[in-house]
Amino acid sequence: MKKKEMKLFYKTNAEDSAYGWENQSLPIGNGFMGANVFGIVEKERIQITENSLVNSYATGGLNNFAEIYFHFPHKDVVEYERGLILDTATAYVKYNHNDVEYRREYFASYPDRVLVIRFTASKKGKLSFDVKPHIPFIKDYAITPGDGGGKTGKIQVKEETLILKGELCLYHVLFEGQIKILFTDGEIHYHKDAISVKDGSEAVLLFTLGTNYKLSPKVFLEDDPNKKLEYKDPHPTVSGYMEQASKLSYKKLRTRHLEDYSSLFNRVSLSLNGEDTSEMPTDELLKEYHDHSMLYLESLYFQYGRYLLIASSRKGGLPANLQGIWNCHDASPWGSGYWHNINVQMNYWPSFNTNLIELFEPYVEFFKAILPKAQQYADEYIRNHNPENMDKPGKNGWTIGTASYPYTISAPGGHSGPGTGGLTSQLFWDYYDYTRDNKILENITYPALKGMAEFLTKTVKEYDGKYLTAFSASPEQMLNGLFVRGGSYYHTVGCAFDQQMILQNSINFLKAAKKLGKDEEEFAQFQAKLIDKYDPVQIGWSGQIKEYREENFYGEVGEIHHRHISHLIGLYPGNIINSNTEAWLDAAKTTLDLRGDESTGWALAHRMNARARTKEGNKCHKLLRELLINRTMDNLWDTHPPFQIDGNFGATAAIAEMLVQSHEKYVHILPALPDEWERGSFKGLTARGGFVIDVDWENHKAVKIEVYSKAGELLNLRCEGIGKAKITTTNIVQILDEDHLSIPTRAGGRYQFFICGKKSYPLKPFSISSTGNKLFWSGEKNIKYNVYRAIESQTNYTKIASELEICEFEDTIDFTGYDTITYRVTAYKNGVESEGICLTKNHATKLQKDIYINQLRGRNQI
Ligand code: FUC
Repeated sequence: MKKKEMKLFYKTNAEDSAYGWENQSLPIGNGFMGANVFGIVEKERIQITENSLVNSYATGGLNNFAEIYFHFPHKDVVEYERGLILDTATAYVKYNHNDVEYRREYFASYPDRVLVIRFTASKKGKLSFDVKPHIPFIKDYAITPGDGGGKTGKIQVKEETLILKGELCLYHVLFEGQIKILFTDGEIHYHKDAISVKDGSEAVLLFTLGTNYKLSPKVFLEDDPNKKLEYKDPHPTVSGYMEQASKLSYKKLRTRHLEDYSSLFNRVSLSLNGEDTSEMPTDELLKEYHDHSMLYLESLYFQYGRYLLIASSRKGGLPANLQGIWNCHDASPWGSGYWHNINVQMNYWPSFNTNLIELFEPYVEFFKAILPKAQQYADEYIRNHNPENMDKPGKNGWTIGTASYPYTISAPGGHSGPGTGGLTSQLFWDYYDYTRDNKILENITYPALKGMAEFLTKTVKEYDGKYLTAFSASPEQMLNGLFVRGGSYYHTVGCAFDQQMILQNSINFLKAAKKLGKDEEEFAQFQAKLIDKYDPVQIGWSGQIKEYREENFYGEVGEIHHRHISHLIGLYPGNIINSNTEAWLDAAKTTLDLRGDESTGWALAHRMNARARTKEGNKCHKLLRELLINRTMDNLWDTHPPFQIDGNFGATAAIAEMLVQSHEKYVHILPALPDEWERGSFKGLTARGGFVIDVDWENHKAVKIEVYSKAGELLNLRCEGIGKAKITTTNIVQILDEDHLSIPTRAGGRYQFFICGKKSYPLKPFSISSTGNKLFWSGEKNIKYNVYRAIESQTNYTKIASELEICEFEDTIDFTGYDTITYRVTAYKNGVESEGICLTKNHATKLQKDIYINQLRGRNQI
């Protein structure tokens, strides 16, 4: 049976307005340009974006490249539908007018660098239309008169081609777009700035574009906006693209597009409870989803995230920005920048675990281009903040602040601490870890990690034997959560964000050094000596991971429901908080509970990834529901608000993270499966070590796993019941325990595991409390309990009671000497242990508690 197409579709057109663009229009793209299709019958609108057409942030950032309008003499149509087919990356519109079936088709080809548009009518002579492009926002100033901005533009027909040409003045970005009719059986009329086609039945049009932008270190090092780019007319290059594409037939263009696109998109499939299709238009599906989970929408949303990354990030183009490669505005939100205090990194998380590794390359190229400037910033930063650690210029590593664009980057400061660049060096570590490609390790990963280590270790000062970052800031948190314009960002010493980032980078750096045999070098030895001094996780009086060292109860400093969860960066995207640091992992769960599940789009996506890592499948799914219900528009774009694409990408990565994890020393199958995903299958998700994983599951348990090994690494596989699996391999398998085995693989080898049997877990205890040294909890009948204890910020628990038959326990420890003690109680039956319930004890007096509660009330935070 032919597989049903995965598509977004609608029975009405997108509104011709900024609202319609953002909420309803459908995005296509090829990494060089983005296009939004409105599907309007009489006056079709295709809005075009190109990511180098940028002003400074103050003058608006990314600018709208062009609007292409198609006028059709059609009114009162029936059987209207528009949509976007994910399997072929094709947007379409279809309707019937006076018994003629009309169809429009749009795709953006990466191999041929053109937007291909095809219109057909089911009867001869019935297709007539005009094409009239428009260059928006032409004016002699940009946002503020006299600010040096401004835009010129002209449209004319030359040599049977519609040419749109102009300049975005601030950086002298010269732009050109060309529209050409590749084929029609109708009559063509060329006008001054428009083309008409009359009485045909088919027409194929091509659109291509270019600017004089060239990604290079010079663009970032040069401060003079007039000198960033060479003043070189893009006309010959753009004409070259058009000429090449025009040599091909529509059929050939389509085949080449499909070959390219499917080689990426088809690598992964996902099916949840067999809900693989829906007859319901996407906007209705989204509404219906409010009442109950429609799992097809969840897998559609997942695949849409992969689709959007393929459309917005291809080798040779700029990376995907805050809005991917789509913008209709004069002044785009946050200038459509590359925001480095999590957003741009989030864009690339799915390139690793959803089998789209090559889509990360534009960011690698961007990084190479910004590096010399980032090195200058590191020199300046250390000179200003930590002069005692200043090395020779060029020897202080590299650093980057939050905002950056294709023309400028910023230094850290303001609302985000120096750890910000660590989010990028983590990407580079993952880039290697997923591929295990030594060239990547040597040329990209190692130098990036080393430079970040050089910088970060200079930002610390010694305080009582600990090495703490000074100054330090947890991204975008404000003192007591009160935003005061002009800046009241909270600056401190050694906040969790910076401490976790520095440790995470050092760990990754030392692993990279070891792989390359450089771990004996002086610098690696120096890093190794510091590694125990960063104190990355401190447990507070509420059992939370403290965001700030000076906080006792959760949220004493900063906004308690802040969208950023920067103190959990070591949980995700890092891995220093993991299942081998059980007490920290529990504290991370508590922190997520306290931070709350309501937030902006991308922030929900980060929470989802974090909940996947704490293995809380149901809580993760609840966040996915929140994202789809409250932060997703009809075109399935994520909204902050406004539209920000990082939420799409972050959630796509998180869905994969619910199904496969590999940040510890093994590949973990179905680590955070929610109850609602009772059965299903996926193919092609990727794991660290160069593995590609397919899984079928039933009744919440994996029944079949197939692993393809790309790099020939040792496979450590964790999955419930895998120890007794039937394995189709002649290799030596080492069973480590009933849920864990290890097997050497060869590059190109495939390994299958068939699992049967199901463990039944006792119910986790509930309602834990304490009086003095006594703990009390509730639980099921005829069950035993284990009790564990972690003192202050210990990574792990010590078991202090086993197989208790009653629901209470008295500890003998003298609590007076400790700041906090966390207890964990689990239920235990037939050798199987449940999840734990935790309680953290502290010394707070009633007065201290009251002050804390009043403080939160005063700040309207409870
Ligand atoms: C980060 C976030 C904001 C916004 C901006 C683009 O700074 O804190 O919420 O998403 O990026």
